[in-house]
Amino acid sequence: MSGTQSSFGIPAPARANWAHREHGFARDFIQGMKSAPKRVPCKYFYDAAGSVLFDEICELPEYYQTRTELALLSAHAAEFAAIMGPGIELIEFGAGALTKVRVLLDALDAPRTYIPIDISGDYLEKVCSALNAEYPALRLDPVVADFTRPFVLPSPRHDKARPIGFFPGSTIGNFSPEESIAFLKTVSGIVRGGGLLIGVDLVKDEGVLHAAYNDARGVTGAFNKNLLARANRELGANFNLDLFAHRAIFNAKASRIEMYLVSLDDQEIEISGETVEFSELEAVHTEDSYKYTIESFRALAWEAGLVPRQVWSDAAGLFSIHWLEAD
Ligand code: AVI
Repeated sequence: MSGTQSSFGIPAPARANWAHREHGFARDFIQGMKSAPKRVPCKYFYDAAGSVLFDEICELPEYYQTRTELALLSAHAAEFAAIMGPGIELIEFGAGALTKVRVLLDALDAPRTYIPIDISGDYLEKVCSALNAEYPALRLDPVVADFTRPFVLPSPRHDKARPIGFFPGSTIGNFSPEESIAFLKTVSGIVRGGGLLIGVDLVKDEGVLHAAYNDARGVTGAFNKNLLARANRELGANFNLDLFAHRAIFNAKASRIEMYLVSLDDQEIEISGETVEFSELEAVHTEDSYKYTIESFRALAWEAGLVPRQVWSDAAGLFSIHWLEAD
């Protein structure tokens, strides 16, 4: 059986609900700790403990993104449905808990197929069987894949169904602009003749951004430090979490939040038989979260060959949802 092969040469982004063990963790973590400056890919936040912490972040009063996007999805669901048309094939990149897609499915006119793509097979199976019971007329074709790497979509896909991509949560913000363009180019090939509905976090008052990534309860700090806790659990490392501090700053020039783990002392850490040295105040770069203006994101979409059409945003200008057409 042949399928539609899609190839991305970019690192996996952060995803909610990706409770899985990454086979490359040991290799990438040790390599990142030995590079200068030290850096660990943000996808490794999302083991089971990290996914629980991320779900907590989404509920925080300071973290406006999740509730603002959900409110926008609910408020404009009928418009999305009208734009997408009847009998569509809906493809979600990094489907997670399938919470946001339900808002769309409830509004759509007889959607034909739903293809959720997620890296966690067990999790996908569980959430899909619940969805199947709720939407018995919808054909479900789950794909277990890291959607930022080469993967195969079910084949044959429905010739007459208009393909529509769905990528909520501003996960695109965890890609660099170059990675975003590469990803959007691939998506545009997959949804040719249809389009992509995508959630994008916006540039805003620095105080609001700072609070969202430095919450009063310290959940984001715990989420960041979970990388070290995960290395202790899985790689037998001996990080003392109290000897590292969470740091999140807004880099205005690059228009992104940068997260770091800062060593509070000179120290040597053992990781899987390797010794890694830290000097006092040395930082490990753990995440970038890019913030766009509506115009800068539309320009990015153009560069990727997608045609930016409608945009929805809340009154405070916190978050945006874009409809990008793929001709
Ligand atoms: C998943 N991603 C869009 C989140 C973000 O805001 O960049 C991950 C996150 N990092 C810290 N808080 C939330």
